[in-house]
Amino acid sequence: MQYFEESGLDYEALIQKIKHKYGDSVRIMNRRREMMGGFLGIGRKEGWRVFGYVVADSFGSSVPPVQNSAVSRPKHSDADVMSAIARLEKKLEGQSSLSDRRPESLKRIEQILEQNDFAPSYIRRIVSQLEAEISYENLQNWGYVVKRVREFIKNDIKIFTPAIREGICRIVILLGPTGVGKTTTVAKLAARSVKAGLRVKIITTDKYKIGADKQIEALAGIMNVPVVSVGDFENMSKQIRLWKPESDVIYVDTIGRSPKNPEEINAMRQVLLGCGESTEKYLTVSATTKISDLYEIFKQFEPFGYCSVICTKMDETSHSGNIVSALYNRNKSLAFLTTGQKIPANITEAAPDILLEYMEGMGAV
Ligand SMILES: Nc1nc2c(ncn2[C@@H]2O[C@H](COP(=O)(O)OP(=O)(O)O)[C@@H](O)[C@H]2O)c(=O)[nH]1
Ligand SMILES: [Mg+2]
Repeated sequence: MQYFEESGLDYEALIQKIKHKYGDSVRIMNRRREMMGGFLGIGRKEGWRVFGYVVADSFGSSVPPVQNSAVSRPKHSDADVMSAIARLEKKLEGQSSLSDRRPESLKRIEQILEQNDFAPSYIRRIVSQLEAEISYENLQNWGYVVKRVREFIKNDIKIFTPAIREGICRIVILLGPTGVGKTTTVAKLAARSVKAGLRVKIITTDKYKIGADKQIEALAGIMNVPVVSVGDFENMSKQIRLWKPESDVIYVDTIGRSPKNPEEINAMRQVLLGCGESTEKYLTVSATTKISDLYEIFKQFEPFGYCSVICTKMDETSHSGNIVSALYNRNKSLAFLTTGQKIPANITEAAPDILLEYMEGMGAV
């Protein structure tokens, strides 16, 4: 078989040239755009390079050029050739683009995870997991795909359960940015403990105020729970020494300081050192915080060595992928979810299933 490679600036003229040279029975295998002509890179123009072959006759020899012959084999016009090439190229393009070849379910699940505010890296991992673990047939089954994604997400969520030892007073410290709901959550937790028949105390860390934080004072008054405010290491350790023997749980509500300021973090750490070694520190974050800020907050509070996370304001979101992504990214567990302003009703122990309820398009099928 005779192959050829020809080039020219104008495609139509090039095809004419090829036909003139090799006859009508030529097949174009490939064509590509190429810069050609000019001198030392100046005056170069974009043209075409075409690769093809001459269709052999039944005896294996090439068909000689037939010019102006009345007896001719079926002819294809240039337009036919062009449109055939265009169709072929379109097909090839479609095949080379990976994203277009993926099953619809993968594209759809990717979209749903994006809408639920999952981090891009988290989404990529889930999609690769699906591709790796699920057969092509099962990827066509939307219900099955959702079921598996729910399982993957549930597996990623670690739940924290505090170790409760008989006769040992727990010291529960809530950290977190201002306004996320620390004080409200302390009130909810304290009310639950009171209801469970435990001896409860509350400490707030505020070195500026003499009395306790007004808000928590009022709440503690209603629940009949003693509350004091301490502002330094000495007073904290004194208060803990005093209350520990007569309490089952002491809640410590921290007052918002900028976690960006290392001096303030240090000052807060100093006060909290007064609580002793065995404390339960929880980072409190709001479900309404955007993912990049959550990553930042998780990092900023790292020096406190928090054991788990409390997520507030779940009632204000239906896209809780941000929380799941941040917990996974920082390898943290989740302890409680709060779901409204009502004290003590709107708090619940965390469970993976509950987080999935706060996602759209992820319902069990
Ligand atoms: N919607 C909603 N609001 C909450 C929740 N928890 C707290 N809040 C509100 O968030 C605001 C700040 O709460 P606060 O406890 O003072 O935050 P702190 O600065 O972290 O102590 C208050 O208006 C609370 O009622 C919750 O779970 N859902
Ligand atoms: Mg507060």
